[in-house]
Amino acid sequence: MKPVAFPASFRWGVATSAYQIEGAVAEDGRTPSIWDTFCRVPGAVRDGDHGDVACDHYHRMPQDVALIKSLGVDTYRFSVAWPRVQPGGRGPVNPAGIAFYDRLTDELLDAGVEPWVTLYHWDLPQELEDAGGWPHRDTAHRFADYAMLVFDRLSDRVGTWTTLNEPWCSAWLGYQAGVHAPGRRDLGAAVAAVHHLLLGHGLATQRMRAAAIREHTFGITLNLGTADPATDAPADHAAARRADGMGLRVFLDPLRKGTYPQDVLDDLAEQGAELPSRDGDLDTIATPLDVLGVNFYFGQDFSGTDEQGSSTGVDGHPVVRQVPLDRPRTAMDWPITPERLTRLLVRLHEDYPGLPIVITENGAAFDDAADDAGFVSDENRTAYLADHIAAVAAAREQGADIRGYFAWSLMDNFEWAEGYAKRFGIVHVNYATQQRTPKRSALWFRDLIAHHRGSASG
Ligand code: IFM
Repeated sequence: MKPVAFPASFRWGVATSAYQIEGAVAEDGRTPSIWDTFCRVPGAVRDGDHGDVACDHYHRMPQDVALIKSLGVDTYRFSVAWPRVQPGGRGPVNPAGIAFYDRLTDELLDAGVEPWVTLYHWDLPQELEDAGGWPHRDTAHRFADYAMLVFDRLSDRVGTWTTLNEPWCSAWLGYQAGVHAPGRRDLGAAVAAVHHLLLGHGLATQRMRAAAIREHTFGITLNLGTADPATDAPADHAAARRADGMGLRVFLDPLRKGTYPQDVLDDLAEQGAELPSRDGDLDTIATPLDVLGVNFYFGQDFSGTDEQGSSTGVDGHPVVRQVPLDRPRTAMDWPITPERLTRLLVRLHEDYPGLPIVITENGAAFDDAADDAGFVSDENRTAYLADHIAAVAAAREQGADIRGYFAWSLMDNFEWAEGYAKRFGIVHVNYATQQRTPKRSALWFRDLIAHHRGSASG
C-alpha cells in the first residue's frame, strides 16, 4: 500500500452489532427480536444458524474490550439490543439489560477506547413487529422512546450516537425482498418502513439533542454504493437511476434537503406505492445531523432488461437487474471496487455538502483457513482494507470531509441470512471454543494505526 496521510484527529475503529455477537438471547430479561423469530423459520438462515450464542460476547465482554484495546483503535462502534434494554419495545428500562451497556461503556473508557453507540442494528422487538413493525407509524415513536431510555443512561459517557444502521436493509431486505427479518414481501410495507425508519431517526435525534447536557454528535449510518448503467442503453440508465433513487437518494434527500426525490415518488406511484408522509414529517426527518455514517462494501452496475431482454419483470414492475462486474470477488460474491468508494465519497461531498462523514463499516468476507493455532493469514482481506483506506485518502484529497474509518468487523460473527458461514472478522473466532485470534489483517490494521499516530500531524 502506498503510504497515505491522515490527520491525527482521524478516527480509527472497529465495529460490531448486538445480535451478531452477543448471544445470551434469553438472559437478564431480554425478549425475542425479529431476528430470533426469523432464524427459526425453516430455510431462512443458512444451516439453520441463529444468534443464541454467537460470539458469546455478553459473557466475554471484558476480554473483548482488551482485544479491542490491543488493536490500538480509538473508537469501538457497537449497537444496543432494543429487546434487552426495553423488552417488548414498550415501557420502562430493563435495569439488568441496560447494565450490560453501562459496564461495556465503562470498560471501554477505562481502556482508552471511545464508545460509539448505534441504537438500532435490526433487532426490532418481536412484539412491535406483531403490532405492525416498521410499516406501522407508531414504531417510529416507540423507537424515539427507546432511544431516550438509552440516552438517559449512557449520554454522560457516550459522545457519538447513531440512530439507525442501514435502514435500506431493514426496509427493502426485511419487508420487500423477505430475505432478512421479518421476512415479508410487500412493496407497500417496505415503502412505509422507509418513511417510518426515517421518521424514527428524526424523532429520536430531536429528543436526544433537546435532552443533551453536553456536546454530542448525532448521526445515522447508511449503506451506500454506486449505481452505474451496465451499458449506454437508455433502459440501463433508467435502471441505474432507479437503483440510485431507492438506494441512496430516498434516504439522503429527506435527511439533507427535507424532500423526497420526485423521480422516486413517480417510480413508486407507477408501482402503486406511496411514502406515507404527513405534514411536518419531512421537517422532523431533516433535523440537523452532525455526522453521516457510510457503510461501503461494493459498487454495482445495473441493466433495465432481464436476461431475456424484457424490461418488465414477472411482478409487472420495471426491471432493475444487477449485472455482475468482471472483478475479483469476496466470499459474499461481492465485487471488489475500491475506486467506487472514492467516487461515492466525492459525490456525497458535492451533492450533500457540509456533513462530515465517517466510514462506519468496510470490510470483506473470505473463505479463511485457520492454522492449528487459529491464525489466519488473510492477505486478501488485508489488501481489501488497504485498498479501501487508500480510496478514502483519495476522496479526502479531492475535498471530501471524511473523519474516520472503522473496519467491519472486529471479529467473525453471525452474518444474518448467511449464518456463520461468512467470516468478516479481522479477528478469527473458533465457534467451538470461542477462542479469538487476530488475523494478519488485524495485525496490519494495528500497525497502520500506530504508523499514522506516529506520523500524523494536524
Ligand atoms: O454484517 C453486516 C452488518 O450487520 C451490516 N452491514 C453489512 C455487514 C456485512 O454484510
